[in-house]
Amino acid sequence: MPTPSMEDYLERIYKLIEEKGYARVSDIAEALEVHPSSVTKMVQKLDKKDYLVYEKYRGLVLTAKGKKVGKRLVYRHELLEDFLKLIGVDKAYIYDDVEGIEHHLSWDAIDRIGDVVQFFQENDERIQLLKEIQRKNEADEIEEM
Ligand SMILES: [Mn+2]
Repeated sequence: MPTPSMEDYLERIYKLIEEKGYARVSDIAEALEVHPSSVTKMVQKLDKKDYLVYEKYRGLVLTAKGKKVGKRLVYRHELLEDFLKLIGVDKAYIYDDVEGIEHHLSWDAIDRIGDVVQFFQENDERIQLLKEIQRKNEADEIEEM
């Protein structure tokens, strides 16, 4: 299993390749707000572990294993964003919240959260019921102040 830091890199590399067709060390450094030398180090580590192939002047290519893992990591991030949005978390918190929790949940938890997202998405009435509870709780909070 990749470490949280390796996961961040794989996720970002997968997204860059998906969006631009390639991932350069400088693009990865910028996206993750780290020094290019840290990127080079991590990329070499990921190469050693067969997630990608790195050639200094030709750039990097994900292996089948790297693609599979990267795809799952991007899916996990997007699912967690959908989930937080769905349960009514303020947009301003969503990205940082997901970055904070994504590495610390089991794949079982991810799948169950996927069920919950599906449960709500399949029926708008369920979302309305949740919103009703939230309005009630908000009103109670104001009353308690
Ligand atoms: Mn992420």
